[in-house]
Amino acid sequence: MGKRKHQFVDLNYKPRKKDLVCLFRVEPNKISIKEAAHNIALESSIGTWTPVGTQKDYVNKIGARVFHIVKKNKLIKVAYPCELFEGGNMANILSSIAGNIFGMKLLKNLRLVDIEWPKKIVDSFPGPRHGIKGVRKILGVKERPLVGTIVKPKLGLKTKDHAKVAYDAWVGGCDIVKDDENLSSQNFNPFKKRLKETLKMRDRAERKTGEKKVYMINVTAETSEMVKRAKMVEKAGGRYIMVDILTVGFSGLQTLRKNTKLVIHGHRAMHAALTRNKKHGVSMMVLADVSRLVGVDQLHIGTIVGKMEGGFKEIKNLSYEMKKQKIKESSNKLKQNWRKIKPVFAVSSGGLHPGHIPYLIENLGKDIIIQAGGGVNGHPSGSIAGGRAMRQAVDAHLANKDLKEYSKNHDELKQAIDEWGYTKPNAKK
Ligand code: RUB
Ligand code: CA
Repeated sequence: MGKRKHQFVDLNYKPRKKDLVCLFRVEPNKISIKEAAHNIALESSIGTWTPVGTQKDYVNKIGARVFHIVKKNKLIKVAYPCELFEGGNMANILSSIAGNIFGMKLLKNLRLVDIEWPKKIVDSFPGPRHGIKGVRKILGVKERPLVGTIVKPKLGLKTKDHAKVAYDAWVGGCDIVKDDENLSSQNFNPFKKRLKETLKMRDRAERKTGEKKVYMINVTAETSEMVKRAKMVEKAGGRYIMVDILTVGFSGLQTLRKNTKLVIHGHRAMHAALTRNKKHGVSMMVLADVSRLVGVDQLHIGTIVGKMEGGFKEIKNLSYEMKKQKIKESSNKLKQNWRKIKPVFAVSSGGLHPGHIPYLIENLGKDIIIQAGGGVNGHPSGSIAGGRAMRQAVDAHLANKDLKEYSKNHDELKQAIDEWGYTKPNAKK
């Protein structure tokens, strides 16, 4: 790399196997896309705003290179030699490729759309400990989608009442009960007490139903406290924890992954601050990759039909990607090896009810966890009936029966459909 203009742009460069490649969408601010691309590569690798006398030739060798520019679509690809990064350190990697560049005045908008990860970096992370197969083994459910609920109201319930809601949902038919993202250890429902009481109810529900049930207790907290809570869960006979992956930060998540054998459910609260504006920020595709490498076993991906923003294509790509371990948007460039990284269980959640289930299975496949908080606990006949309606909806669709037809002989499902409606499996996207 010499000192020519736009020295970080080399359109003849062929990325090496050891390069990490980022796909960015760029809106330059009164400069050419080439100039913008040059500055992105510079700032996110070895450079700064002005040449420095401390620069050495050997440093230039590991500079990032823009090797692809599609002006019409505002897309660029940047190759980062993996020497730029410390393996196994996600915060470090993101500080380069998803760091200062988002704030540069030279750009109006910048979106990190996708990443191709080199094998060397993939291998430096553990990935999920359990993945889809491990989760299915724990629950003893081979093929069908898993169904769950989030205890509602999301905050405020006393421990005893919280545990009772969980019990009812399990007995009704839910496989999974989880805390909400903002429940941790508030005075009205302290962590230790909640763990004990809710697991007691889980055991009771297992005895009653003959099915395996899991409780995803939220350990989100300061990192060392979080690890302490995860250990408490292991000791108490829990199988799962949940954590808010963005608010605890990826290093917190890494520490948690290192220090627990439990299944980790990743809630993505705050992701929309990064993902929602399609012109700027970081795509959910990238956050899913990052979470998978660090090692969550389950991750929220969106619902298409529920209460949260998220388009059909992106969500479908995510569920596909998490299963097949491919990056769709740049699959033509896909070279990385994800062999030891297990597939992550995709979770659909947010504004769902039994009437959405056929649509979700049809569009996202059977390897999906379908969660309904309001859609179970807001059932006109209560949480037991809510759990039942969820399972009935799954059974109906897997037996190739129309939900409305099936509900004629299944009261709980009928009530749910009467209350919230029914989205046909082939409904328009
Ligand atoms: C859903 C809920 C979750 C959302 C978050 O409750 O509590 O926090 O899934 O959104 P309810 P996302 O079923 O009552 O809407 O999954 O998109 O991250
Ligand atoms: Ca929630």
